[in-house]
Parts: sequence; C-alpha cells; structure tokens
Amino acid sequence: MKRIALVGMPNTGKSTLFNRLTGSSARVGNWPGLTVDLASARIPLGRHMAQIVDLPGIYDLQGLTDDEDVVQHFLRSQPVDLVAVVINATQIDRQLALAVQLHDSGFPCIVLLNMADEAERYGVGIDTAKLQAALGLPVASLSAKHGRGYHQVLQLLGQTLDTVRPLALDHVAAGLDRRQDGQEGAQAALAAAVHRPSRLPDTWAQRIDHWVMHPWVGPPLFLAFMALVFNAVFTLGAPLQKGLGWVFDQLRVHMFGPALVSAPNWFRSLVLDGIFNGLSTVAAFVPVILLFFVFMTLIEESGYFSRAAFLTDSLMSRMGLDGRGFVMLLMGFGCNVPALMGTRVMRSRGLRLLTMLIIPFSLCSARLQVFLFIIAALFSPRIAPWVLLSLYGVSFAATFVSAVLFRQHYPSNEPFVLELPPYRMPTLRQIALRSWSEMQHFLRRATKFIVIGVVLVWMLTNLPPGQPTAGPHTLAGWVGHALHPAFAPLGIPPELIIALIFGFVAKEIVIGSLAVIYSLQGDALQHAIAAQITPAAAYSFMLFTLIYTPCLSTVATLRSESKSMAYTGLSLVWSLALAWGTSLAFYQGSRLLGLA
Ligand SMILES: Nc1nc2c(ncn2[C@@H]2O[C@H](COP(=O)(O)OP(=O)(O)OP(=O)(O)O)[C@@H](O)[C@H]2O)c(=O)[nH]1
Ligand SMILES: [Mg+2]
Repeated sequence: MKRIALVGMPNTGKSTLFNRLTGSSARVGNWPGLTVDLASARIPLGRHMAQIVDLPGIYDLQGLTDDEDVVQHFLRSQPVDLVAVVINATQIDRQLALAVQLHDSGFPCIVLLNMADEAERYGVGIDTAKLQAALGLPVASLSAKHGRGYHQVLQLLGQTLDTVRPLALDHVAAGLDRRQDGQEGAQAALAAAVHRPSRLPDTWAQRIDHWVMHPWVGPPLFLAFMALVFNAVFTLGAPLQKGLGWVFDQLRVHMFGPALVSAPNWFRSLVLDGIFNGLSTVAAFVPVILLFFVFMTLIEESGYFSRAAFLTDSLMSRMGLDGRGFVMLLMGFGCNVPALMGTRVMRSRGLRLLTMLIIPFSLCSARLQVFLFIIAALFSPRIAPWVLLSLYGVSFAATFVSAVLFRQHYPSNEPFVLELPPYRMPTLRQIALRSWSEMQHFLRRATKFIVIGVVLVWMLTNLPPGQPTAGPHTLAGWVGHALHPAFAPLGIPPELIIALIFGFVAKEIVIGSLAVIYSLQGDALQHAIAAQITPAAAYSFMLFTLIYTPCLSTVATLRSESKSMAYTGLSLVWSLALAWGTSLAFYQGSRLLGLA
C-alpha cells in the first residue's frame, strides 16, 4: 500500500480535495486552521491501493504551532511515498516555497495548484509545463471545489506512484533537520512560469468589506445578521419539529401501542414511555439540526468569520483575547468540541487556555434543541424568537464575564495575524455534505447516549416498582428531593433537576429524559411542563442549562487539549457556580418584580 500526504498552507483546499478523493466528509470551511488532526482513508489509485492523509495546514515545515507539530510528527514517524503539496494558485508567489522546501528535504513531491477557478478570475496565469520543468516536479492545476481538472490529478497521482519508492524514516529526519527555506528555488520557478497582474483588480468584495468591517456599521450589521439567522432557524424549524412530533405521535397511537397491548406492563412502559417517547422527542429535532447547519455552512464558507474576527479584535483584546477567540465562539454555536480544538492555531498557551475557558459558554446546537422545546412550550410565538435571541446574548455575556475575571491568570502577548480569505459561495454539494454529516453525528450520539440515558431515566423514575412514574418514592424522587434545597431557589422543580443531571452527559438527552419523566411526548409534554412551571422558572432552567457544563465530550476535550486536570476542574467548577448564580439572580429578581 502507498501513502500520500496532503500538505499545504492553511485554507488551500486540502480537506476539500481529500473529501473529493475519498468520499469522506472532513470539515471544510473558509477559515485558516480548520483541520487540526489527521484524517485518512484508502482508495484505489491507478495500479495501487493508496492511503490518503489529510493534514492541518502549515506555513512552514519548521513552524512552532501545535498544528505544525502534528505535521512534523506525522512526517517523521510515518513513512510516506508521496507528498501532494496543495497550493492556492492565486497566492502561488507566497506558497511555492513550501513545495521547494519539502522537495529539498528529500520528499517525493507533486504540486497541485488548487483554486484554478479563482486564479483565472484574478488573472493569475501559470504555465504548468514551464513550472514543472523549473521545479523538476510533476505539476497539475485543478479546482477541488468544483471538480475541474480532478481526473487529470487522479491520473497524475497514479502515474507518479508508479515511480516513487518509500523514504526511510532516518532519511526523512535528516532531510527535515537540514532546514531548507525554499525561497531561492521558488523565486526562480516563479520568474519562469508565473504571470501575475501587477495589481489584483478592484472587486466588489472590497466594497462589501468596506461596510462589513466598518467600525460603526459593522457591529450592528453583524447583530442584525445573527438575529436574522436565528429567527429563520426558529420560525422554520419549530413548525417542522412540531409536524414530525405529530407523526411520531400517530405512530405510537396506531402502530406501536396496539402492537404491544398484550406485552407485560413494565415492558410496555419501558418501550413506549421510555425508549419510544425519548427517542421520538429527540428525533423530531432532525429538521432543526439540518436547517441550522445549512446556515452554519453558508456563514463559514462565505468568509464572514474572518471579517468577524477583524471586527471584534479590539473589543476582544480588552478581555485578553483576540478576534480569533470570537470566531471560535461562533464555531461553538455548532458544537463546542471542534471550536476547542480550533484554538490550536494560537501559539501562546495563556491565550489558548483563556479562549478554551470561554468556549463552553457558547450556545451549541444541542442546547439549542432544549431551548426550542422549552420556549415553544412557555412563550407565545410572537416573543419566542426574541427569548431565544436573549439566550444568545446571555451566552456572550457569560463568556465576557469569564474572560475579564480570568485574564490576569492567562496573560499573552501574541500578535493577532490573520489573513482575509476571499468571499466564497458554498456549492450545494458542500451544504449537503455538511448537513448530512452533522445529522449523522447527531443520530450517532442519539444511539450512543440517548438510548442508554433514556433507559436509565426510565429506571430511575419507575423503580422501585409499584410507584407512580417519577413519584416521590421512586429513585428519581429521592434524588430530586435530595437536590431540591439547591435548586428550589432557582425555581427548578425535581423533574427538571433529573433532566439536568442527565444533561451533564449530553444536552441531547435533556428533552428525551423529560419525555420519559412525564411519560409524554410532543405537544402533550409541552403542555404538561407549561402547566407546572412559570415562564420565569423556565427561563431560569434554560439559563442553568446554557451555562453549566456543556457535555462529557467537551469536558474530555478540555482535558486532552489543556493536558491539565486542574484546568479542567476549574472550568467545571466555574461554569457550575456561574450557572447557579445567574439562575438564582434571575429567578429571585423576577420574583421581587412579581413576575414569577
Ligand atoms: N474557489 C475555490 N474554492 C475552493 C477550492 N477548493 C477549496 N476551496 C475553498 O477553500 C476553503 C478552504 O478549504 P479547506 O478544504 O477547508 O482547506 P484546508 O486546506 O483543508 O484548510 P485547513 O484545514 O485550515 O488547513 C473553503 O472555503 C473551500 O470551499 C477551489 O478549487 N476553488
Ligand atoms: Mg483542512
């Protein structure tokens, strides 16, 4: 088997090419530093089986970030047969040196000039035959996103594999230790084969940037944009979710219920009130998840993230962070875990730790489900979107408070450097691939955590036998009773305390476990909750859900990225304390005002 490594600078399209080659769904986005770990897959190439490895982007072979470390470590420890150097053709003048550097270090290389579509648009002319001759390396140009030139690349890869022999690891180490810089060879090749217009044309992108990054116009534009997106997710998503809930309800009444009439009572209850209610309540969120990630793909791919980073950099620096931290918060809206890993692009440990401390407060899509459900139950459709938006506000406020409080402990003086990528439109293929893979991820978590969680909740609420579900003498009743003193001042009743305990594992379980606790689903569940608690108590519950520990995966990631138990513990304790304090202040405040 042959091994091909995709190496190149950040944001050059390595993961896009990897996905096209292997049919995988590695994360792609218009943001430098998205890939942080190796991904690999096997495919037949010409007469060979080849393992393709997607790597994080690097600026320099000898660089010092965690990402560059991952690449160095990989090249030094895994024998590769071929390095495919992926270059953004519009920036060939700055990126070619990396290819020369790799070649001079002794790696068998092939140069892939990606983004041929953009190069053409900007008037960058590259004579691949001359470049090939000047470098002494095979060169091909392609557009990985749109598929142009892809078949020639496949052929070239196959042919090149015929000629290469694997490199011994000590040879690699010696080559890497020689420290080439590649500039001289690159300059010669550029002079021979590349024609760049003296000035890139003035484009509409610059005119948009003028307003998007305007110090006064930019921020309100950003807020309006976010409000629009989350209103859209709410107003489109909530009815879809209701409709799907209705379908599940019909299934239960007309199919599963009758099928189980003759089964023993406890089994019926476990299957229908436990597993079916829990899973169907969670499954009803699939359309919302899909919708949410369609919007996320649009925002990520457009290049707006980098603009947001510039726009917010001075605000963030007052909190000891930089604009990239803000973007990680936005990425955290999808899921906190990749956002935590995305901080690897930061070199300063202080900056990284401070950023990782605030990311768990960012309102991820799993928490979004809980809020959509509770908000629809307790608030009128007219104010519902604004209630949701206020939670995003609280999410930002919690991050700001935490950053300001802890900034002295995590000092950093790393300069903020980030390149503005061009605006890009996602293709339908990209949107479909992303939403599809996020939905699979969601359903995988559903089968892994939710089934176990829901069964556990059912046992807690139905044991010892002979008690009414979730009654005061069941296990859940005892736990709820024991924790009641801590949660009563927040307005949170015992049923919701149980849900919060399970929410520690994953927020996806929260609504599922409520379905089990109340033995109801869909509309009926929402009515039951609305009958039990006031809107103020519901909001207090949502505040707690938003701020306390996001989920076990996030905790595990905090631990593995920080490599410190003490830091992980601090993050846990602080978020619990902040959650409790915020809910307490809100609930007691609204009681004083006569609202609860
Ligand atoms: N116009 C154009 N855009 C492309 C092409 N290939 C990739 N892109 C876009 O370039 C951006 C970066 O793509 P990725 O595949 O995430 O890049 P990467 O090299 O893996 O980036 P890192 O993981 O950060 O190193 C995304 O917005 C892609 O849609 C292409 O051929 N043409
Ligand atoms: Mg990548």
